[in-house]
Amino acid sequence: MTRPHDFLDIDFLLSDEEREIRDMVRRFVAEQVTPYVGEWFEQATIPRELAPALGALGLLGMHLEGYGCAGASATAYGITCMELEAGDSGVRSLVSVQGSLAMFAIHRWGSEEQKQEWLPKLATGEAIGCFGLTEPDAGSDPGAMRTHARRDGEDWILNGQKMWITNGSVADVAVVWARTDEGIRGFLVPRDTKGFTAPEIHRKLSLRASVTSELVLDDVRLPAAAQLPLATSLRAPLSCLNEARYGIVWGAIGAARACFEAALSYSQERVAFGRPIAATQLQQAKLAEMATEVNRGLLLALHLGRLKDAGRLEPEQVSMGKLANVGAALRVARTARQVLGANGITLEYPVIRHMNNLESVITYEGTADVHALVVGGALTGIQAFR
Ligand code: TGC
Ligand code: FAD
Repeated sequence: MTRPHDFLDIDFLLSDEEREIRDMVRRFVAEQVTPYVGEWFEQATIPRELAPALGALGLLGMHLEGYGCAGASATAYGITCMELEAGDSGVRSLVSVQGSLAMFAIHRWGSEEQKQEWLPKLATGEAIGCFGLTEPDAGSDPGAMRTHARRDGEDWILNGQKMWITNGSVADVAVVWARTDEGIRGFLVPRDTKGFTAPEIHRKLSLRASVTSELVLDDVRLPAAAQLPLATSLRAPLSCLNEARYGIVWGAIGAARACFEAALSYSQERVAFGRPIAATQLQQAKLAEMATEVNRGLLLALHLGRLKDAGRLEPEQVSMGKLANVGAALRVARTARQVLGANGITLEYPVIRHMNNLESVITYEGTADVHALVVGGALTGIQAFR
C-alpha cells in the first residue's frame, strides 16, 4: 500500500470539525491562492481583497472569543495556518499578524472601547492591522527599543522608527510598542494620524507575497484612549508573539508538506538514465527523510495544539516547536529543491518560493538562535542571552 500523503494516519487523530475546517481552508487555498501566488511573489505583492475573503471564512482572529471572532479551538487555528502556509508563508503571515498579533493585542490588553472599535472590522478583513515591535537596532532584544512616548497633558507624543513590519503600509491600525517613563506601553495608531508614515521595504528575496514596511513616528500625537490600558511591560508584546509563534509551528509544516509533495510527484515523472528518478535509492532516501520530517512536525504541532486547548501550553514549549518545525521545513524545502533539479529554481514549481520564504520564517517571531536559548534556559535554569 502506498501512503504518500498521511503516512502516520494523523488524520485519525483529528475531530470531524477539525477535518471540515482543514478541507475548507485547503479548498480556499487551491482556488484563490495556488493559481496566482507565483505571480504575486514575482510582482512582490499580495492583493488587499484577500483579507475580506479570509474574513468571510471566519479565519481572522478565529481563535478569539466575541467581537465577531469565530472562537475556534487552538488546534483548528493551527490547522488553518498549516493549510494557508501550504499555499504561501505570506498568506499565513497576513493571517498571523492580523489575528495573533494585532487582534490578540487589542483583545488581551485593550479597553472595551478599543475592542468594540477595532475587532469586528479586523475580523471581517474590512480593516487590516499590523504590529510594530522590531526596530532597526532592536530585533531579538526588543527591550532595547528606542521608540518612546511621553505624556503631554492628556495626550501622548510618540517618536521613533519600527522596521520589518508585516502589513505596515496597508494597515488601517498599527499596534506600536514604545518605552515611556513608566515602562513599555502599547498604542493604537490609526493610519491617517499626522506624523505617522509606513514606507514599504522593497528588494526582498523572501516573503515577497507579503507587505513589509517601516513605521515612522514623527511627533505623533495620540489621545490617552489610544493606549492599551492593560499592557504595562514587555510581557504584553511577548505574550502576543507566543500566539503567532504557535501558528508558525503548524504553518511551517504546511510549507514543508507542499515541498515534499512537489518533490514526490516530480520524482515519479522525471526520467533520467531510462527510469524515473523515484526508482533510485538516493531519491527514495530523500523522500523518506522528507516524509518523516513532515509527519514528525505535524505530530509535534498537534501535540502543542492539544496542550494549548487544554490551557497547558508554556512559552518554552512553543519555542521548541518553532525551533524544530521551521528547521525541519527548511531542510525539506532545500532537499526538495534539489530533487527538482533545474526546475527547482523556477516559480513554475512552489519549492524555491517556499524555501526562500522559510528564510524569513526562521528569522521572524524569534530567530532559531533565540528559541534555542529559550529552550536552553528552561533546561538549565541559566539565562544565556546576556
Ligand atoms: P524577559 O525578561 O525574559 O521577559 C520579559 C517579560 O515577558 C515575559 N515573557 C513572556 N510572556 C509570554 N510569552 C513569552 N514568550 C514570553 N517571554 C517572556 C516574562 O515572563 C517577563 O514577564 P514579567 O511579568 O516578569 O515582566 O525578557 P528579555 O528582554 O530577557 O527577552 C527575552 C527574549 C529574548 C526571549 C525576548 O525578548 C524575545 O522573544 N525576543 C525575540 C523577539 C521577537 O520574537 N520578535 C518578533 C517580532 S514580531 C514578528 O516578528 C512578526 S513576524 C509575523 C509574520 O509575518 O508572521
Ligand atoms: P538581530 O537581533 O540583529 O540578530 C542577528 C543575528 O544575531 C541572528 O542570527 C540572531 O539569532 C543572533 N543573535 C541575536 N542575539 C543573540 C544572542 N543573545 N546570542 C546568540 N545569537 C544572537 N517584527 C515586528 O515587530 N513585526 C512584524 O510584523 C515583523 N514582520 C517581519 C517580516 C519579515 C519578512 C521579517 C524578515 C522580519 C519581520 N519582523 C517583524 C522582524 C523580526 O521579528 C526580526 O527580524 C527578528 O526578531 C530578528 O531581529 P533582527 O533582524 O534585528 O536580528
